[in-house]
Amino acid sequence: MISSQSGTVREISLPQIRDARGDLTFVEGMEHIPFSIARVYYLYNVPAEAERGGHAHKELEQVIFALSGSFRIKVSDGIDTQEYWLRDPAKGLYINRLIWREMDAFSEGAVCMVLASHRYDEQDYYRDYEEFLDVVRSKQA
Ligand code: T46
Repeated sequence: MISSQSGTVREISLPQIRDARGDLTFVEGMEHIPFSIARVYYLYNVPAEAERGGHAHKELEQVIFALSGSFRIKVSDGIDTQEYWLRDPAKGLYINRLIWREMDAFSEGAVCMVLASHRYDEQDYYRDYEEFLDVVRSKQA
């Protein structure tokens, strides 16, 4: 099982204020999210058969939300793998650095919003799984 005690991967619940007009959820940096938010991006118009992710990050921490619809995200620390279904806009998945992630099964109209600790940097990616495994094994040795 991927460590949740160390915060490697864990679910984050945001406040949800409900009244007759609908629901309101808010995010405050450092309060609900364990890092200062440097970037927000979102995925939408994702075809049902699309697979996204397929990489890990060297430094980046992220929290991933399904603002609408649902999708599956598989995470791995190189040893253990876990699967999550995101479908509640008030519940996100925190993913620390050095976690491989793959996303698929996007529902019609799904919107994935990501809060990220750093600005976009292609040099921060491990896009080759064998290279990722070499790195995590060398850290465990
Ligand atoms: C992740 C999952 C959930 C940018 O120019 N700026 C950005 O902020 C991002 C995220 C991407 N890009 C460019 C880089 C590629 O040319 O957009 C293109 C598609 O990116 P990528 O193939 O990395 O997209 P996903 O959906 O596979 O992965 C993204 C994030 O990259 C990744 O960190 O965890 O969403």
